Amino acid sequence: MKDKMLELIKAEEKRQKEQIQLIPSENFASEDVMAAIGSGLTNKYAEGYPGRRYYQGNAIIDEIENLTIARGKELLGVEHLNVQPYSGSPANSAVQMALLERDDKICGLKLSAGGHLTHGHPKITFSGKFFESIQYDVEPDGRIDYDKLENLVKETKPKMIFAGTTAYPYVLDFKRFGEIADSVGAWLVADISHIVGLVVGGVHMSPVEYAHVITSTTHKSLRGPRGAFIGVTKKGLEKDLELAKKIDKAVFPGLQGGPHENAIAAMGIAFAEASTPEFKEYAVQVLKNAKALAETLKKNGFRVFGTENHLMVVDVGREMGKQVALDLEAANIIVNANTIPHEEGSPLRPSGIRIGTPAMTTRGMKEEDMVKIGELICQVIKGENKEKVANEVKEWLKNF
Ligand code: DSN
Repeated sequence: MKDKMLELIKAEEKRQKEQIQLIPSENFASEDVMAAIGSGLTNKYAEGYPGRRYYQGNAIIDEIENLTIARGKELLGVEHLNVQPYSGSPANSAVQMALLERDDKICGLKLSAGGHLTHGHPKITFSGKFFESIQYDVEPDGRIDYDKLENLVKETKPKMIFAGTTAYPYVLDFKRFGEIADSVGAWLVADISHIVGLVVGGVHMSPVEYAHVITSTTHKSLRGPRGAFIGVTKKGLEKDLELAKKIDKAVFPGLQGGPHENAIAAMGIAFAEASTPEFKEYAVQVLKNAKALAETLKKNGFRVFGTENHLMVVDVGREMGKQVALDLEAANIIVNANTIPHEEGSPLRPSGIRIGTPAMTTRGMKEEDMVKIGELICQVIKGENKEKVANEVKEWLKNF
């Protein structure tokens, strides 16, 4: 009898093809990346690092991990790369474990302003429970005010500052972040999970000159497997010669056990793919598509935050974000509800939706397709029959 689980996997893959995927942190990995994930590498334990494993039988695994590291270092321009973090949250936790003592001050963008849980979100997270959290906000227009951030940092003197976001539609000024961190001797960690594909694609400023440490997931705009890396920059090593060792020790044995070598191999494939001219074209198109979609929504009267990158946040009415996201889902358009800058609704009932273009750009969509998506979104919000739109979407997506 066929395993129900295999049927469910097929059903989910079909869903992904038949709906417009606009969650900015999602994408479609290549067949080679998928093959690596589903390969025999999943069968092997490899605690430790290349050349220093706790189990035998790791000669090939060492080559695989070394190849991924070499490709990633070249692509990102970092001095040292740890490719073992299981995902973004473990990567950020490892950096904190490596460089902070309990109750040290950690500074990050507020979650409701487009930050991330692991950047010091108070009380309920590892980073907010074990460290003293200092959070900065965006202005009503959705942008970070770097002068305000500088004043906050000088007043509170955090030991670590996170420059990284999950729903920030503007360019991050890593140079300015670097100057602010240096003014108080803080560690600057650039979490580029959302924008890594744009950074290596050459359409967003790189943090490599300005941050000490760079963390990132690999499954978002980079289009790789679920996983993450931690990079140490030249500036990081100048601040602490032992930095690379401290990071490695925090990942293993500090926080994790056996690395997922299937994901590490897939990451190496994604790094090679991201080094190609085709990937640069994709990165350029992601931005063009985001602009075209944002403009269409603005023309239709929506207040749109952004965009200078791959995403935008759209005000859909006080506390209406979840309902709009549900209505769009019924029309085969997938977005997520999101707080808007200076949200006045309850965080559980946010007033916005977050929309991103990486996944549909990977499927080959261009600006004119984004205009169509924008029009479809507006039709649904304005009360068009959802089933009719759902059928139209399903048919249309057969072209991509
Ligand atoms: N869950 C990710 C996102 O959607 O942005 C952040 O970790």
